[in-house]
Amino acid sequence: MRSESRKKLTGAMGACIMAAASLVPTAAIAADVTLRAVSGFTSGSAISRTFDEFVNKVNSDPDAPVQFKMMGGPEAMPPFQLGNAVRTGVVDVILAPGAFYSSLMPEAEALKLSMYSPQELRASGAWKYIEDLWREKLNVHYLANTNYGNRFHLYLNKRLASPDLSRLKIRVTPVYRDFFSSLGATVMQTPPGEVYTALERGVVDGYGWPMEGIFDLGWHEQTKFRVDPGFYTVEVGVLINHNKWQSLTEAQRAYLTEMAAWLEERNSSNAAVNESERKRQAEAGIETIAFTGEQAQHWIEQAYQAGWESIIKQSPKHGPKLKELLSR
Ligand code: 173
Repeated sequence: MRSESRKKLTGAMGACIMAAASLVPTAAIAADVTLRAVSGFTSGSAISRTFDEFVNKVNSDPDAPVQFKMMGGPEAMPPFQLGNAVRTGVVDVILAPGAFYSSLMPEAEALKLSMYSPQELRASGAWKYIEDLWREKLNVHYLANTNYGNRFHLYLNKRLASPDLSRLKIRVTPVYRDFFSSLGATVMQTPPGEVYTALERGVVDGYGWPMEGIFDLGWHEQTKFRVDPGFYTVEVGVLINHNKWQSLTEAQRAYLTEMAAWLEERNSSNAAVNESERKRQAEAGIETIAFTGEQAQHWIEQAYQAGWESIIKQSPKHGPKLKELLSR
């Protein structure tokens, strides 16, 4: 008997039916759906923290009309292939930042530039534009936006006196590429799984990553400095194949939508986790290079300018509208 249907059975009646499990006709569990999910981040790691809570919540809910089956993380599928996998329905659900699939839709870089929380975007109606765009371009329903409010940072093994990266080689994904390049860096793209080796071999002088998560793969052993302030907002989405989404019943969709709101609420825990991560990095001997005043302002302004410029260039149709909806 399938585990998700077993969970739905409660009380004496459940026990009775359990005894006759093999006699339960398939039709009795037709409403139950298992969504096969692959994540861009190892389960139990920092970036995956609130998503893990969400999957556990749904999978341990005896009344849940859907279940998630975690098929694995980056070891199961290279992160930059997740977008294509969910687009074509090879998997039902992915957890991924726009950067992992922006080769398929350059507009996916826009959410990292959002000045509004997912809740604010939903309340203002701006989310409708996002939802339509992701469906049109990637054949997905954008279910939930995790990690909002976390910031990206530049981590280095060389000192830096000003926001000039011209003698540095930096590991990037599309999140950081335009910004670091615009400040003169030589950039090299790798998935997260290759960062440690690139640092160890001195192939790169640094890398972009959020405040949270550098301990997960041991990068603190190969990191001397973190540059402040952080920039953008981290955006990691839960995306579901649109055909799969449409095949669900109204009740299943409503349930997932309600759980997605719960997941987005969990973003309120990010600030505190970030503070403790900041301390942990200091304790691990990672020094802060803090730009202040005009340098800090230039750092941030350059980040947003380079980010929007690139999106608008690649998507003249949607870029300007996204900038209008997501900027303050
Ligand atoms: O790999 C990355 O640096 C990256 O693009 C990313 C995006 C969001 C969260 C963590 C990493």
